[in-house]
Amino acid sequence: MTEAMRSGVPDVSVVMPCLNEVVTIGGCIEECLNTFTSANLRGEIVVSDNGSTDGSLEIAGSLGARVISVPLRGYGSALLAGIHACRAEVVVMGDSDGSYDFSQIPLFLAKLVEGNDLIVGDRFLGGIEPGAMPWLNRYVGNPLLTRIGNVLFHSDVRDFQCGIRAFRRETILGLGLASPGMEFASEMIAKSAMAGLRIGQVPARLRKDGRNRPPHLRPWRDGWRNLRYMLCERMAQRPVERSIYTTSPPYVSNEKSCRGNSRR
Ligand SMILES: Nc1nc2c(ncn2[C@@H]2O[C@H](COP(=O)(O)OP(=O)(O)O)[C@@H](O)[C@H]2O)c(=O)[nH]1
Ligand SMILES: [Mg+2]
Repeated sequence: MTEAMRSGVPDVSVVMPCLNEVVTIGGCIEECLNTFTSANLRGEIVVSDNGSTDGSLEIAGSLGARVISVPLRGYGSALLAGIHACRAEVVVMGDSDGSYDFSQIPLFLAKLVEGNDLIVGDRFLGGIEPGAMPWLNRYVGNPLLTRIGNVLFHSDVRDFQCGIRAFRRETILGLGLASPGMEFASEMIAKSAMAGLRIGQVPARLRKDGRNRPPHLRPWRDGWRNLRYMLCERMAQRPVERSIYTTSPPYVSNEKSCRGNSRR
């Protein structure tokens, strides 16, 4: 038994941003729980929400996830508050739309143990299921943003926008991440590279999301926000920007109803 397990701190926290994912959130949580069991991990799941109204949160809570309500909207705001709320030293982040395969968590953890600080999934190597990524994103948007990011930040990451990642919580929070929207994905890699962190990569399988409505991501708007972030960050020539949050961003947790739900 590790020291962390003895003290009741989970080995790993999985944080999922969620905005109205009633069709898929349950499956994502169950996939994580099955992975915790098969890999003999004591894990917790933190669902970070911006006001879902479709019953996603009730499902998440009933399956033992810790749900936090984040007033500031956006993918980045939700993830940042979620990471703050995590109790484990090691965090895995992944979408709650069924597109990522949480049974791959042990691969990410193994790569962290090799001495890396941040592990980024690579969907191009891991395999993209037919219909899982629009043509424009797959052949133009993502490769272009990745290329630009690598040039600007002297990194060698193959998939800058991949949403499944693992990292050491304190190290990533120390970067002062502050982007509220989808550009959070670029900010995490850019600031990690500028801070000289060790970035590892693992192939990540991308499935077609299981929802019955369009994604929150809007390719042109969010592509531009990512590009604008990277250009501004580079032009500012700041190694590490201060976070808008001095301690942790505001959120409300359902912790009371889920206390003791860490699963091995
Ligand atoms: N809490 C929260 N989650 C969000 C928001 N926007 C997207 N998400 C979640 O972030 C994940 C990725 O969003 P998605 O629309 O699938 O983007 P894509 O996978 O990049 O096309 C999903 O789990 C969404 O539910 C938001 O504004 N707030
Ligand atoms: Mg998605």
